[in-house]
Amino acid sequence: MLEKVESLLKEVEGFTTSDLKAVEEFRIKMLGKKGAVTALMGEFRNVPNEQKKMFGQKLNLLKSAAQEKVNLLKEELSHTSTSAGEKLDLTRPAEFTPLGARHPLSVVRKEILDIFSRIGFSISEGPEIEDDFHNFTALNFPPEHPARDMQDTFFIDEEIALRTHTSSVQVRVMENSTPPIRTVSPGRVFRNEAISARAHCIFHQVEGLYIDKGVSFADLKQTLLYFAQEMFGEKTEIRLRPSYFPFTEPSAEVDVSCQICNGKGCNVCKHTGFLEIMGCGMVDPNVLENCGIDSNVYSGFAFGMGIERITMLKYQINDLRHFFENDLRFLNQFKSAY
Ligand code: 2U9
Repeated sequence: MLEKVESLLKEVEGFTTSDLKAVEEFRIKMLGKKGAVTALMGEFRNVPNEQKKMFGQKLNLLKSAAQEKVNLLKEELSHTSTSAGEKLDLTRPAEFTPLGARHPLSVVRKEILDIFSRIGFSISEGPEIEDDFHNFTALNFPPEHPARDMQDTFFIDEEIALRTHTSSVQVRVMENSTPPIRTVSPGRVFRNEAISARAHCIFHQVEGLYIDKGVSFADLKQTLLYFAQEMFGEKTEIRLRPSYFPFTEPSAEVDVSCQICNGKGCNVCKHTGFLEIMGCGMVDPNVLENCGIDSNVYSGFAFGMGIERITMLKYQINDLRHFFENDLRFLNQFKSAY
Protein backbone atom coordinates (compact mmCIF):
# COMPACT_ATOMS: atom_id res chain seq x y z
CA MET A 1 0.00 0.00 0.00
CA LEU A 2 2.88 2.32 0.80
CA GLU A 3 4.28 1.64 -2.65
CA LYS A 4 0.95 2.53 -4.16
CA VAL A 5 1.03 5.91 -2.31
CA GLU A 6 4.61 6.57 -3.45
CA SER A 7 3.81 5.75 -7.09
CA LEU A 8 0.67 7.95 -7.07
CA LEU A 9 2.72 10.82 -5.60
CA LYS A 10 5.18 10.49 -8.49
CA GLU A 11 2.31 10.46 -10.96
CA VAL A 12 0.88 13.64 -9.41
CA GLU A 13 4.24 15.41 -9.44
CA GLY A 14 4.88 14.46 -13.06
CA PHE A 15 1.40 15.31 -14.36
CA THR A 16 1.16 18.18 -16.78
CA THR A 17 -1.26 19.22 -19.53
CA SER A 18 -2.37 22.26 -21.50
CA ASP A 19 -5.93 21.04 -21.72
CA LEU A 20 -8.46 22.06 -19.05
CA LYS A 21 -10.56 18.97 -19.80
CA ALA A 22 -7.59 16.70 -18.99
CA VAL A 23 -7.13 18.48 -15.66
CA GLU A 24 -10.71 17.72 -14.71
CA GLU A 25 -10.27 14.06 -15.76
CA PHE A 26 -7.11 13.92 -13.60
CA ARG A 27 -9.01 15.37 -10.63
CA ILE A 28 -11.73 12.76 -10.94
CA LYS A 29 -9.16 9.99 -11.33
CA MET A 30 -7.33 11.04 -8.14
CA LEU A 31 -9.79 12.85 -5.89
CA GLY A 32 -13.22 11.89 -7.23
CA LYS A 33 -15.56 9.59 -5.22
CA LYS A 34 -14.09 6.54 -6.92
CA GLY A 35 -10.62 8.08 -7.33
CA ALA A 36 -7.32 6.47 -6.35
CA VAL A 37 -6.60 8.76 -3.39
CA THR A 38 -10.15 8.39 -2.09
CA ALA A 39 -9.84 4.60 -2.34
CA LEU A 40 -6.59 4.64 -0.32
CA MET A 41 -8.29 6.77 2.35
CA GLY A 42 -10.95 4.06 2.59
CA GLU A 43 -8.27 1.38 3.12
CA PHE A 44 -6.62 3.37 5.93
CA ARG A 45 -8.54 1.45 8.63
CA ASN A 46 -6.79 -1.79 7.52
CA VAL A 47 -3.31 -0.36 8.14
CA PRO A 48 -1.65 -1.87 11.28
CA ASN A 49 -1.77 0.52 14.21
CA GLU A 50 2.00 1.02 14.46
CA GLN A 51 2.12 2.18 10.80
CA LYS A 52 -0.98 4.40 10.95
CA LYS A 53 0.92 7.60 11.81
CA MET A 54 3.52 7.34 9.05
CA PHE A 55 0.97 6.09 6.49
CA GLY A 56 -1.51 8.83 7.42
CA GLN A 57 1.12 11.52 6.89
CA LYS A 58 2.04 10.17 3.43
CA LEU A 59 -1.59 9.89 2.46
CA ASN A 60 -2.30 13.50 3.50
CA LEU A 61 0.75 14.62 1.53
CA LEU A 62 -0.52 12.81 -1.55
CA LYS A 63 -4.02 14.28 -1.20
CA SER A 64 -2.82 17.87 -0.84
CA ALA A 65 -0.26 17.46 -3.66
CA ALA A 66 -3.04 16.25 -5.99
CA GLN A 67 -5.36 19.09 -4.97
CA GLU A 68 -2.61 21.71 -5.40
CA LYS A 69 -1.65 20.36 -8.83
CA VAL A 70 -5.29 20.54 -9.99
CA ASN A 71 -5.69 24.10 -8.66
CA LEU A 72 -2.42 25.28 -10.21
CA LEU A 73 -3.17 23.85 -13.67
CA LYS A 74 -6.74 25.21 -13.63
CA GLU A 75 -5.46 28.67 -12.68
CA GLU A 76 -2.77 28.66 -15.39
CA LEU A 77 -5.03 27.35 -18.14
CA SER A 78 -7.96 29.64 -17.34
CA HIS A 79 -5.87 32.54 -18.70
CA THR A 80 -5.14 30.93 -22.02
CA SER A 81 -8.09 28.63 -22.66
CA THR A 82 -11.81 28.98 -23.00
CA SER A 83 -14.06 27.03 -20.64
CA ALA A 84 -14.52 24.46 -23.41
CA GLY A 85 -10.80 23.79 -23.28
CA GLU A 86 -10.01 25.47 -26.62
CA LYS A 87 -6.93 27.64 -26.91
CA LEU A 88 -7.56 31.40 -27.28
CA ASP A 89 -6.53 32.94 -30.57
CA LEU A 90 -4.36 35.79 -29.36
CA THR A 91 -4.04 37.19 -32.90
CA ARG A 92 -7.77 37.99 -33.06
CA PRO A 93 -8.52 41.74 -33.30
CA ALA A 94 -9.60 43.23 -29.97
CA GLU A 95 -13.28 43.82 -29.37
CA PHE A 96 -14.42 47.36 -30.25
CA THR A 97 -14.71 49.62 -27.20
CA PRO A 98 -16.66 52.76 -28.06
CA LEU A 99 -14.89 55.93 -26.91
CA GLY A 100 -16.79 58.42 -24.79
CA ALA A 101 -16.77 62.12 -25.57
CA ARG A 102 -16.92 65.36 -23.67
CA HIS A 103 -20.31 66.90 -23.05
CA PRO A 104 -21.00 69.87 -25.36
CA LEU A 105 -21.33 72.16 -22.32
CA SER A 106 -17.83 71.10 -21.16
CA VAL A 107 -16.40 71.75 -24.63
CA VAL A 108 -17.93 75.23 -24.81
CA ARG A 109 -17.00 76.05 -21.19
CA LYS A 110 -13.36 75.24 -22.00
CA GLU A 111 -13.54 77.33 -25.17
CA ILE A 112 -14.89 80.34 -23.22
CA LEU A 113 -12.27 79.97 -20.46
CA ASP A 114 -9.45 79.59 -23.01
CA ILE A 115 -10.51 82.79 -24.79
CA PHE A 116 -10.32 84.79 -21.56
CA SER A 117 -7.14 83.03 -20.37
CA ARG A 118 -5.39 84.27 -23.51
CA ILE A 119 -5.90 87.89 -22.38
CA GLY A 120 -4.75 87.35 -18.81
CA PHE A 121 -7.90 86.28 -16.92
CA SER A 122 -7.43 83.70 -14.17
CA ILE A 123 -10.08 81.08 -13.35
CA SER A 124 -11.76 81.13 -9.95
CA GLU A 125 -14.25 78.68 -8.48
CA GLY A 126 -16.24 78.61 -5.26
CA PRO A 127 -19.02 76.91 -3.29
CA GLU A 128 -22.41 76.03 -4.79
CA ILE A 129 -24.05 76.51 -1.39
CA GLU A 130 -23.75 80.16 -0.44
CA ASP A 131 -24.68 82.53 2.35
CA ASP A 132 -26.96 85.51 1.82
CA PHE A 133 -24.08 88.00 1.98
CA HIS A 134 -22.03 86.53 -0.88
CA ASN A 135 -25.02 85.73 -3.12
CA PHE A 136 -27.12 88.87 -2.53
CA THR A 137 -26.10 91.54 -0.01
CA ALA A 138 -22.53 92.14 -1.24
CA LEU A 139 -23.91 92.38 -4.77
CA ASN A 140 -26.18 95.28 -3.87
CA PHE A 141 -29.46 93.35 -3.90
CA PRO A 142 -31.84 95.38 -1.71
CA PRO A 143 -33.48 93.39 1.16
CA GLU A 144 -36.81 93.18 -0.67
CA HIS A 145 -35.42 92.31 -4.11
CA PRO A 146 -37.62 89.67 -5.85
CA ALA A 147 -34.58 87.40 -6.57
CA ARG A 148 -34.39 86.81 -2.82
CA ASP A 149 -37.88 85.33 -2.98
CA MET A 150 -38.29 81.58 -2.41
CA GLN A 151 -40.02 81.48 -5.76
CA ASP A 152 -36.71 82.29 -7.48
CA THR A 153 -34.09 80.85 -5.15
CA PHE A 154 -33.63 77.45 -3.50
CA PHE A 155 -33.13 78.32 0.18
CA ILE A 156 -31.67 75.82 2.64
CA ASP A 157 -32.49 78.05 5.59
CA GLU A 158 -33.01 81.79 6.04
CA GLU A 159 -29.33 82.60 5.51
CA ILE A 160 -28.13 79.81 3.20
CA ALA A 161 -29.15 79.09 -0.41
CA LEU A 162 -27.96 77.37 -3.59
CA ARG A 163 -26.09 80.12 -5.44
CA THR A 164 -28.15 81.79 -8.16
CA HIS A 165 -25.06 83.06 -10.04
CA THR A 166 -21.29 82.66 -9.86
CA SER A 167 -20.91 86.36 -8.93
CA SER A 168 -20.65 85.07 -5.35
CA VAL A 169 -17.29 83.50 -6.27
CA GLN A 170 -16.06 86.87 -7.51
CA VAL A 171 -17.19 88.55 -4.29
CA ARG A 172 -14.91 86.08 -2.49
CA VAL A 173 -12.02 86.87 -4.86
CA MET A 174 -12.46 90.60 -4.20
CA GLU A 175 -12.55 90.03 -0.42
CA ASN A 176 -9.34 88.02 -0.54
CA SER A 177 -7.16 89.92 -3.00
CA THR A 178 -6.18 93.41 -4.06
CA PRO A 179 -6.61 94.81 -7.61
CA PRO A 180 -5.69 94.39 -10.36
CA ILE A 181 -8.19 91.50 -10.51
CA ARG A 182 -8.92 89.73 -13.79
CA THR A 183 -10.90 86.56 -13.28
CA VAL A 184 -13.55 84.34 -14.88
CA SER A 185 -15.75 82.07 -12.78
CA PRO A 186 -17.41 79.04 -14.33
CA GLY A 187 -19.92 76.91 -12.46
CA ARG A 188 -23.37 75.47 -11.85
CA VAL A 189 -26.07 77.81 -10.66
CA PHE A 190 -29.57 77.11 -9.38
CA ARG A 191 -32.84 78.94 -9.86
CA ASN A 192 -36.33 77.93 -8.92
CA GLU A 193 -37.64 77.82 -12.51
CA ALA A 194 -40.07 75.52 -14.25
CA ILE A 195 -38.19 73.31 -16.73
CA SER A 196 -38.90 74.14 -20.38
CA ALA A 197 -37.15 74.38 -23.76
CA ARG A 198 -35.63 77.72 -22.66
CA ALA A 199 -35.11 77.37 -18.91
CA HIS A 200 -33.86 74.83 -16.37
CA CYS A 201 -33.53 74.98 -12.60
CA ILE A 202 -29.83 74.07 -12.89
CA PHE A 203 -27.66 75.71 -15.52
CA HIS A 204 -24.06 76.77 -16.09
CA GLN A 205 -22.53 80.22 -16.15
CA VAL A 206 -19.26 81.91 -16.81
CA GLU A 207 -18.96 85.33 -15.23
CA GLY A 208 -16.04 87.72 -15.67
CA LEU A 209 -14.63 90.53 -13.53
CA TYR A 210 -11.89 93.06 -14.22
CA ILE A 211 -10.94 95.61 -11.55
CA ASP A 212 -8.06 98.06 -11.70
CA LYS A 213 -7.37 101.81 -11.69
CA GLY A 214 -9.02 103.54 -14.64
CA VAL A 215 -11.03 100.60 -16.08
CA SER A 216 -13.66 102.08 -18.42
CA PHE A 217 -16.73 101.09 -20.40
CA ALA A 218 -14.52 101.21 -23.53
CA ASP A 219 -12.36 98.42 -22.02
CA LEU A 220 -15.52 96.41 -21.44
CA LYS A 221 -16.75 96.85 -25.03
CA GLN A 222 -13.41 95.89 -26.56
CA THR A 223 -13.05 92.83 -24.32
CA LEU A 224 -16.54 91.64 -25.30
CA LEU A 225 -15.88 92.27 -29.00
CA TYR A 226 -12.69 90.19 -28.72
CA PHE A 227 -14.67 87.41 -27.00
CA ALA A 228 -17.50 87.45 -29.56
CA GLN A 229 -15.12 87.30 -32.53
CA GLU A 230 -13.06 84.47 -31.00
CA MET A 231 -16.23 82.53 -30.14
CA PHE A 232 -18.42 83.14 -33.17
CA GLY A 233 -15.98 84.18 -35.93
CA GLU A 234 -13.93 87.26 -36.82
CA LYS A 235 -16.73 88.96 -38.78
CA THR A 236 -19.01 88.98 -35.71
CA GLU A 237 -20.31 92.37 -34.58
CA ILE A 238 -21.65 93.22 -31.12
CA ARG A 239 -24.43 95.54 -30.00
CA LEU A 240 -25.06 96.76 -26.46
CA ARG A 241 -28.56 97.64 -25.22
CA PRO A 242 -29.10 99.45 -21.90
CA SER A 243 -30.35 97.21 -19.11
CA TYR A 244 -30.48 96.99 -15.32
CA PHE A 245 -28.76 94.71 -12.76
CA PRO A 246 -28.38 95.54 -9.06
CA PHE A 247 -24.61 94.86 -9.19
CA THR A 248 -23.61 96.95 -12.24
CA GLU A 249 -24.19 100.57 -13.22
CA PRO A 250 -24.49 101.28 -16.09
CA SER A 251 -25.63 97.85 -17.29
CA ALA A 252 -26.23 96.40 -20.74
CA GLU A 253 -27.39 93.32 -22.62
CA VAL A 254 -24.92 92.16 -25.26
CA ASP A 255 -26.07 90.94 -28.69
CA VAL A 256 -23.95 89.37 -31.45
CA SER A 257 -24.73 89.60 -35.14
CA CYS A 258 -26.65 86.49 -36.24
CA GLN A 259 -24.26 83.93 -37.79
CA ILE A 260 -27.06 82.31 -39.78
CA CYS A 261 -27.91 85.38 -41.85
CA ASN A 262 -24.82 87.55 -41.12
CA GLY A 263 -27.06 90.21 -39.61
CA LYS A 264 -29.45 90.41 -42.58
CA GLY A 265 -32.41 88.97 -40.65
CA CYS A 266 -33.80 85.42 -40.55
CA ASN A 267 -36.09 83.18 -38.52
CA VAL A 268 -33.36 82.36 -35.96
CA CYS A 269 -32.77 86.04 -35.05
CA LYS A 270 -36.47 86.85 -35.53
CA HIS A 271 -35.48 89.21 -38.36
CA THR A 272 -33.49 91.51 -36.03
CA GLY A 273 -30.03 90.48 -37.30
CA PHE A 274 -28.84 90.07 -33.68
CA LEU A 275 -28.94 87.42 -30.90
CA GLU A 276 -28.57 88.12 -27.17
CA ILE A 277 -25.56 86.34 -25.61
CA MET A 278 -24.90 87.92 -22.19
CA GLY A 279 -25.26 90.79 -19.75
CA CYS A 280 -22.57 93.20 -18.58
CA GLY A 281 -21.83 96.50 -16.91
CA MET A 282 -19.50 98.60 -14.78
CA VAL A 283 -19.30 97.16 -11.25
CA ASP A 284 -21.48 99.27 -8.95
CA PRO A 285 -19.27 101.24 -6.50
CA ASN A 286 -21.41 99.84 -3.65
CA VAL A 287 -20.29 96.31 -4.63
CA LEU A 288 -16.61 97.35 -4.59
CA GLU A 289 -17.04 98.90 -1.13
CA ASN A 290 -18.98 95.87 0.19
CA CYS A 291 -15.99 93.72 -0.78
CA GLY A 292 -13.34 95.97 0.76
CA ILE A 293 -12.19 97.77 -2.43
CA ASP A 294 -11.92 101.57 -2.46
CA SER A 295 -14.30 102.78 -5.18
CA ASN A 296 -12.57 106.17 -5.29
CA VAL A 297 -9.38 104.47 -6.48
CA TYR A 298 -10.62 101.49 -8.46
CA SER A 299 -13.28 100.80 -11.06
CA GLY A 300 -14.18 97.62 -12.90
CA PHE A 301 -16.40 95.87 -15.37
CA ALA A 302 -18.25 92.56 -15.12
CA PHE A 303 -20.17 90.30 -17.45
CA GLY A 304 -22.13 87.08 -17.20
CA MET A 305 -23.30 84.47 -19.66
CA GLY A 306 -25.17 81.15 -19.60
CA ILE A 307 -23.07 78.37 -21.15
CA GLU A 308 -26.25 76.61 -22.33
CA ARG A 309 -27.33 79.71 -24.25
CA ILE A 310 -23.92 80.17 -25.92
CA THR A 311 -23.85 76.46 -26.88
CA MET A 312 -27.41 76.62 -28.26
CA LEU A 313 -26.53 79.63 -30.41
CA LYS A 314 -23.26 78.16 -31.60
CA TYR A 315 -24.75 74.78 -32.59
CA GLN A 316 -28.34 75.84 -33.29
CA ILE A 317 -29.86 73.67 -30.56
CA ASN A 318 -33.49 74.57 -30.01
CA ASP A 319 -34.25 72.85 -26.72
CA LEU A 320 -32.20 73.22 -23.54
CA ARG A 321 -33.47 69.92 -22.16
CA HIS A 322 -31.23 68.03 -24.63
CA PHE A 323 -28.23 68.94 -22.43
CA PHE A 324 -29.60 67.04 -19.45
CA GLU A 325 -31.07 63.92 -21.03
CA ASN A 326 -27.84 62.08 -21.95
CA ASP A 327 -29.31 60.82 -25.22
CA LEU A 328 -26.32 59.45 -27.16
CA ARG A 329 -27.92 60.42 -30.49
CA PHE A 330 -27.59 64.03 -29.31
CA LEU A 331 -24.24 63.78 -27.49
CA ASN A 332 -22.45 61.90 -30.30
CA GLN A 333 -22.84 64.90 -32.57
CA PHE A 334 -20.43 66.91 -30.44
CA LYS A 335 -17.36 64.66 -30.32
CA SER A 336 -14.43 67.02 -30.05
CA ALA A 337 -10.67 66.62 -30.11
CA TYR A 338 -10.43 68.09 -26.58
C1 2U9 B 1 -19.39 91.00 -9.32
C2 2U9 B 1 -20.05 92.13 -9.73
C3 2U9 B 1 -20.80 92.08 -10.86
C4 2U9 B 1 -21.82 89.80 -13.47
C5 2U9 B 1 -22.87 90.09 -14.50
C6 2U9 B 1 -24.60 89.80 -15.83
C7 2U9 B 1 -24.36 91.12 -16.03
C8 2U9 B 1 -25.69 89.06 -16.49
C9 2U9 B 1 -26.79 86.96 -16.76
C10 2U9 B 1 -26.50 86.44 -18.10
C11 2U9 B 1 -27.40 85.32 -18.40
C12 2U9 B 1 -26.98 85.78 -15.90
O1 2U9 B 1 -26.79 83.41 -16.87
S1 2U9 B 1 -27.61 84.52 -16.91
O2 2U9 B 1 -28.96 84.38 -16.59
N1 2U9 B 1 -25.76 87.77 -16.20
O3 2U9 B 1 -26.45 89.61 -17.24
N2 2U9 B 1 -23.76 89.20 -14.95
S2 2U9 B 1 -23.04 91.58 -15.13
O4 2U9 B 1 -21.66 90.92 -12.69
C13 2U9 B 1 -20.91 90.92 -11.58
C14 2U9 B 1 -20.24 89.80 -11.16
C15 2U9 B 1 -19.48 89.84 -10.02
C16 2U9 B 1 -18.57 91.02 -8.06
